[in-house]
Amino acid sequence: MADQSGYLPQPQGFATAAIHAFQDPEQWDSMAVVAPMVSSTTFKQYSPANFKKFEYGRSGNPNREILENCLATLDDGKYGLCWSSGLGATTAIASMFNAGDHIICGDDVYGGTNRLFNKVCSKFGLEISFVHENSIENAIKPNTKLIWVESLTNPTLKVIDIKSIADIAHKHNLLLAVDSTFLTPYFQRPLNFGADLVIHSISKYINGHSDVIMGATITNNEEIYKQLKFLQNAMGIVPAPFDCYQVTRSIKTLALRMKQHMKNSLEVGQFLEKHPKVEKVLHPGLPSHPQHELFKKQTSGCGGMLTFYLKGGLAESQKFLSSLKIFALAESLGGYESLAELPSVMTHASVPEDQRKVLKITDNLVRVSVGLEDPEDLIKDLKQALEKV
Ligand code: P1T
Repeated sequence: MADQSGYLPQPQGFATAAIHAFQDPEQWDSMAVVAPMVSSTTFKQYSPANFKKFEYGRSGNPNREILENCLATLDDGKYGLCWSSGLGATTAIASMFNAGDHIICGDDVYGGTNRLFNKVCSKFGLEISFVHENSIENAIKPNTKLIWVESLTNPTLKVIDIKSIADIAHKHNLLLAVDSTFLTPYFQRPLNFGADLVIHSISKYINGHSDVIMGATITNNEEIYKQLKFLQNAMGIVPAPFDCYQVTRSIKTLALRMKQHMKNSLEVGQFLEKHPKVEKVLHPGLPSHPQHELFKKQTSGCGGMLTFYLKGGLAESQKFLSSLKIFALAESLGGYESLAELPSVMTHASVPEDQRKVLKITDNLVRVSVGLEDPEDLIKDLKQALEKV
């Protein structure tokens, strides 16, 4: 059921769950309204191998458990797990498979995901194919086990039709993992469209304050959860309790932040679309985006990400990016502060050049993470930097 704007309705009770889920103060002795931080690396046992709930900080921690359960609730999932980074989550998922298994990965993904699959997982005998979303079914082989896509994609902001890829995956008895980092559960819940696993780089919008590196996986599939839970302890890719505490705090404002990111990025996108030094803007929330209609069918809004092609090449991009005053020239995204970067030489430099060419990750493609500053100030900043080009 779409609302008037054509987007899916906002999830009911999202902000309430983000603030309260699994944090009833009556469950701890102090009745503290804020969940107490437990940094202890180990927990006393009643008798050997007989313990209350937690045993050792790698296998479980109270702050991590609260966050994992809360994140699962927000994504309409049963089981959440947190990892020491987004790429840590990806490493764990890849570790569910055996040498000789085949993974199909969407061709437009974060450069670090490409590098991990291409340069590391391949060393352990996993076969990886990077394919355009329209060619996924043709790329399936007898040893294929997993389809991995990002939606929105990083950095070209393509929309992947999650339901249709999930149908393909399940027709062939494969799993579908969706990296939903750019949208967060506030705007997109891939499990409801048939995904088996959702991945987030928590380092982005979910934490939103650019001060924690963390990842998460969410699933409804008990078997996948058990495997990942085993790997979390066996491989040790775990986040620190303090970081879990910080993120639990951050997600209390996720709904508010995402609404404002959306509003600000639409204003910035509309400004850029009209600027004579800009060749083209890619923003899924603008009607000019080629997949705007599909986008509205599977999301309830967009975040703060947009990319645009400047008129010119590397020299013009460098001049523009170095002239920004409020936007910081930096990798990453999703924080309250606005960032801008050049994917071809920064976040996606590790994507092989021929692949970058196909994806149009050219030296004039600028990626912008629109933050929560006053949009008029952001537009003024972009304007003065564009004038310097
Ligand atoms: O940085 P880390 O928490 O390990 O997350 C990796 C990751 C996974 N998935 C997506 C879609 C991402 O964008 C990222 C990290 N991306 C950046 C650092 C970036 O600037 O694009």
